[in-house]
Amino acid sequence: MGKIDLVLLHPPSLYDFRKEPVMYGPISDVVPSTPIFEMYPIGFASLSEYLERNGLRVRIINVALKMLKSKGFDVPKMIQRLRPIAFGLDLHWMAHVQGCLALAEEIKRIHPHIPVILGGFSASYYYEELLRDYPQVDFIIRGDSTEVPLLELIRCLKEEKAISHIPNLTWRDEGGQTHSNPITYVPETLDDITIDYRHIMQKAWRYRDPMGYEPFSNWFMYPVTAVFTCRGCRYNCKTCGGSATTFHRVVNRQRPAFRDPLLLARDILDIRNHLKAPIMIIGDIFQPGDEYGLKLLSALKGKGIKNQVAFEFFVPPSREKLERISEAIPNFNLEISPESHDVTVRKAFGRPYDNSALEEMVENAIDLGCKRIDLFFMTGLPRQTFQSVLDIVNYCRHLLESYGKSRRLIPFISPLAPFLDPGSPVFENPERYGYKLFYRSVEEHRLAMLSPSWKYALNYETKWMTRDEIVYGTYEAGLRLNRLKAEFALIDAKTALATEKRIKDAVSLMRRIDEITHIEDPDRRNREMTELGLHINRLNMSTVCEKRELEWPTHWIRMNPLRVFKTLFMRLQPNIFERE
Ligand code: B12
Ligand code: SF4
Repeated sequence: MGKIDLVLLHPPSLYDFRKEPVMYGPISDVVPSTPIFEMYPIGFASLSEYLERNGLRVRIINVALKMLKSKGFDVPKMIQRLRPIAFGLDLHWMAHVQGCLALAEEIKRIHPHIPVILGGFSASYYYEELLRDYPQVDFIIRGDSTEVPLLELIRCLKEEKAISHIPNLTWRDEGGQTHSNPITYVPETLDDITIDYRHIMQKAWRYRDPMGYEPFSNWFMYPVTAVFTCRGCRYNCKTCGGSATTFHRVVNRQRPAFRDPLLLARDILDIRNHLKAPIMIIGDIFQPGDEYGLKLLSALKGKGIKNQVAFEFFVPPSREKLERISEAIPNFNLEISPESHDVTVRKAFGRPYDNSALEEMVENAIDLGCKRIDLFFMTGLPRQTFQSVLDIVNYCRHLLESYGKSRRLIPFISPLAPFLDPGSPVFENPERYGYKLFYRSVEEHRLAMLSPSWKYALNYETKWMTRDEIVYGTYEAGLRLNRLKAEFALIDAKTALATEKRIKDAVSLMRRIDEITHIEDPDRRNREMTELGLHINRLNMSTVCEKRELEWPTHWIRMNPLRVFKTLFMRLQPNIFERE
């Protein structure tokens, strides 16, 4: 096996999560990951494919997942065995700040001369501070599209050439001085990059390391895949670190870059050929305009796609659009995040529609045979009070009474946690939006991740809700929603009972942690926290709902074995875009 040029490592949110008793709470309940946030950025796949297409050798290792799956997995030993030209770590989600910096430190301890490169949204936001205060970081490549600058950097490191011309790059010179080139590499389309699951399968086979490439725990049992319509967003949701203004400010993107709808259709068909599992289309297909979405749907129509396909919408689509979807994809599913039942809260957050538009969408979708509609509500929003959080559940009752018979409407509730997104409109101007920020710097966030519970990690509270109210309001609403789901047979009695018990246990543990944090003697405080640790670990993976509740139905044979075999043992054609 040739020398590897770049090893991309995905860290856990908290490096020592196997030792430290931390009560993470429901911070990851509505995503496939556990609170370790073991899912690597999907951008790893496009980085790997692009660099390999240009002659470099890249390996992805999901360190977080390996640590999660095996208590004995030895990270230093793994690092010792690797000697690439450079290591790349994602500091994309701020929740990984502690784990990312600790992993980088471990790499530097073992291989002081191998460069460590960071990338991702949070690294792009905090680039100056990261390079100034953390010697374990050598380079940061900023931006939402780093394929080209990363290729250039690895080539220059390999050939020992100067790097100062590389766009989007921040680095430290030999005298310790930090330099930053502006973000000038901002592609206008996504047509030259690809998320190709065949590439991932081939590399997992090349390194005999399926777990290293596994996106999240249990992926082989439930191999949900994603295709991307865009990088960037046209909307400006106030707490979102992926909003139009944040993209502009942090990664110099003036407008979203979209993937050609015909290439997107091809991505979907490629997945259909290999996997019988669900496909999630990330980004509202009508965001770039109706023409884009309709072009995609016509390219998919008549292709016999049997996979469950999930569409996410930022605003409820009309009946006409739903009809086009149902004609193209028989097993279609919808996801939408009204955030709150209260239209004042929803609009203050930045979602421009009322409940009648939402309900009309639900009614039409059910009528047109939609397999499932997921509704996501959130706590910690502008103008949202404790009572307003509880009222979300009353609204869900109204929805289920009206549309619940089909058992296709599934509401979820989760907190805006662990952090308000850096760079989001609220993060930049908290007072203007009624927020109070507890942490701003990298170091404050890093230390926050070591807090004994998610209440203390939470980097904000609002004029309308204290941290306590956000935390206990989320649990109370979760408890009531769980009962409602059981009443409307969305979950079975056993699941409902188990979730109810978990929520109640979580609340009493949170209260116990609150008491322990008030103990003045540090030895006693640590001892009592350690004793609590065992109970905490049991509750940590999901709280207010179960991971299974998020799953779209899937075929019991989830792969197409012949196609997978062919992919593993045949070379991908060099120009993947000219292949039929
Ligand atoms: C799709 C999505 C998801 C998917 C994840 C898909 C995935 N595996 O990447 C799901 C739904 C699972 C998800 C979950 C979460 N998400 Co999310 N997500 C998004 C969304 C909508 C789009 C992301 C996207 O388009 N990526 C584009 C892909 C192709 O690129 P990429 O993966 O970002 O990688 C590129 C660059 O970032 C960079 N890069 C990344 N890593 C590295 C590493 C190196 C070395 C280099 C050089 C470059 C580099 O280069 C890549 C390629 O050019 C954004 C909002 C938005 N408008 O962007 C939020 C967003 C990224 N998510 C966010 C958050 C907070 C989360 C959660 C923490 C929420 C939670 N509490 O559960 C979790 C974390 C899950 C985990 N890691 O386990 C925030 C992040 C804010 C921040 N700075 O921390 C965002 C900005 C907005 C939001 N609030 O939703 N998310
Ligand atoms: S939350 Fe709003 S701003 Fe952020 S990605 Fe979704 S639609 Fe865009």
